[in-house]
Amino acid sequence: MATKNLSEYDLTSVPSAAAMKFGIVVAEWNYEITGALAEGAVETLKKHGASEESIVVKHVPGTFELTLGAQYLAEYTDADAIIVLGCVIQGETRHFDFICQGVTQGITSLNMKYNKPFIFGVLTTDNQQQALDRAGGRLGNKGDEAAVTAIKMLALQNDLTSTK
Ligand code: DLZ
Repeated sequence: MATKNLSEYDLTSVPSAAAMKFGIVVAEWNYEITGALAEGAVETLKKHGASEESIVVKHVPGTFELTLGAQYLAEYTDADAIIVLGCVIQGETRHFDFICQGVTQGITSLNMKYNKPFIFGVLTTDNQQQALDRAGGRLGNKGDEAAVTAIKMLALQNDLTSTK
């Protein structure tokens, strides 16, 4: 099965992000990867109209801490949408499973708790090369995809709340 290029999307389908505020939480583990995801996310938000001042970027030690980092941004900033960026690479132990399960459930819970978009930009790969391929490599950048998803979910919320 062909894998989708994460940076390819219909430009015309993305609403303006000019009036939106974003928080981005980046895991420091595998920073060669997650730093590239963050660059992609910030560039994509700006490309669609977000200003530099409307984007707050914070770091946490690892992917497991992304959930609490995202909750902190929800509590202590005025971000409308929050993107979490991490990279978990399969190792010899079961750590991979526990971290992936923890962050997936954590971010899902935050979406429901705050009724705002928390976007899951976490790579879960078998090896470093698969991660590099998806962090600005041959399969695009997961950070770009996460940014576009954040804009679209916020636009959906704005649309529904404005017609209520
Ligand atoms: C401990 C650990 C391991 C083994 N692997 C990763 C990883 O591939 N990616 C990642 O983001 N973090 C990893 N961590 C760190 C955990 O996410 C977490 O920071 C620690 O378990 C401390 O809570």
